[in-house]
Amino acid sequence: MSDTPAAAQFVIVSNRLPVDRTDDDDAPWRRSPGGLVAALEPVVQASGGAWVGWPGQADIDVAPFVFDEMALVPVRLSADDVELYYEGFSNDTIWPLYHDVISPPAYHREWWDAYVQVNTAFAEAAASAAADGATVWVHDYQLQLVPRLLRERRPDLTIGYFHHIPFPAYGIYSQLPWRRQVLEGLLGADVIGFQRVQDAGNFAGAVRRQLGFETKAGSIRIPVEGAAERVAVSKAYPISIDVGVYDDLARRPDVIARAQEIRESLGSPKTILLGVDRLDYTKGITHRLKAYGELLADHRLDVEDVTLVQVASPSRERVAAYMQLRDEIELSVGRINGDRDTVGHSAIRYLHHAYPREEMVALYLAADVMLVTALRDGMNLVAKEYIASRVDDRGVLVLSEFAGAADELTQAVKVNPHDIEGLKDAIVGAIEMTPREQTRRMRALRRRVRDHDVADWSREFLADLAAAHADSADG
Ligand code: GDG
Repeated sequence: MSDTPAAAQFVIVSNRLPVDRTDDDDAPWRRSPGGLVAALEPVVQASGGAWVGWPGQADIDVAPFVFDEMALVPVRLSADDVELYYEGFSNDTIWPLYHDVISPPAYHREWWDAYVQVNTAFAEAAASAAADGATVWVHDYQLQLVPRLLRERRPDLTIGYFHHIPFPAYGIYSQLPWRRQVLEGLLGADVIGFQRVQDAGNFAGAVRRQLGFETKAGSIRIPVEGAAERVAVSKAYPISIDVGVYDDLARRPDVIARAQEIRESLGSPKTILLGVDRLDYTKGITHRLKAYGELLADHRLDVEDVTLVQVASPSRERVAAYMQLRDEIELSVGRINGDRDTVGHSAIRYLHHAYPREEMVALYLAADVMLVTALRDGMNLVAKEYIASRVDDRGVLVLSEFAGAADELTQAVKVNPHDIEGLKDAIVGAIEMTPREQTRRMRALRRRVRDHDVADWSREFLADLAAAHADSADG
């Protein structure tokens, strides 16, 4: 299937296509797991839309093809592009800078050049895929220049952009040697969406300080040479999950049985603590281990009663900061287990794997306390998945105030992960929380997550995008 898809009225542009390559010649692609794909697929299908993105392997030429009623438009990346644009500028410059320089960002001019070149290739692919007057929705920090590059090529389009990670305060953002170009890139969109109100405010602040444009209540007035000014909207749209999927899985007898089996395989401890993260320095895994290790050392917790299950799924393994972090985490896990384990009980069950979603839900159901201790996180979907899975209204979520999810999940036990004593007290408080109090909080959390799922998120963003475009056309 290699016909060039017809021009589409609705186009998604993201770094990755929503499919992964398989080894099977008869079915060479399978749908990637993940909430974003689940949320956007119905919108793309209903509009006969297209999705522009990288197929996930370097140096392969794949012609546009149709998958699950979506026209997929692959963008080719060379091995150099992957190294400079993706691992370099996206994951070793923008990612650490936007997460408040938890790890020092590296600034290299050749990475920037590759970022410009690859963003241009994405903009060109989107410009050819979009029908006259179409809507294009660009996703995330790898593609911040695409809105402007696309508008220059196709002024007829309605362009939205959603930023999945934090947008930092100006004092940090202003380190970026290409700070002006990135802001101008983003301002090519009619609506620039963020996770938190704070992120949208930081962006508007940067636009004011760097470009001197007037911003008011989320509207940014952009002067256009020789024409009337444009107005762009910068606003928070907190992302969510497909709640129904987690709710259904958590009620499935095989998943419930698996949760029981997990408990038993851990020696049926009184309390299971759980962490689920990509192995990333933003997630605060080392802070969590430090607090837990001290609780065992101080005898506030006993290894016979409690086990921490830490899933750290492999991520960005060719970036040096991630290799170092893995070593640091594994050293710390080894030390704690070496010091605290008994023959029958392990302090930490550390799993450097990715698991199927069924297994994740079984883990969520088995866990009495979920630890989300991110130092900085756009949203953190794991927190919402845990809540959606707790159909029994039990379990405690310990949640960092530095995760976007903290704005909505007000009934969680809030922590500042830098405050190790505070984190230790919060973990003990969560372990000791009465069933009645757990249920009271979990019911409120479940209500919030149910009332605002990922379909609501995309609907709200796209409604604002349509309205913003209509306003600027009127005006
Ligand atoms: C970025 C922002 C924002 C993890 N391990 C496994 C697995 N996962 C799944 C989780 C969850 C997803 O990956 C991770 O999402 P998060 O939101 O927690 O974090 P990031 O990957 O950093 O995502 C973040 C998000 O974009 C969306 O806008 O919330 O702030 O950083 O869904 O369940 N899934 C499976 N096996 C694993 O081993 N199946």
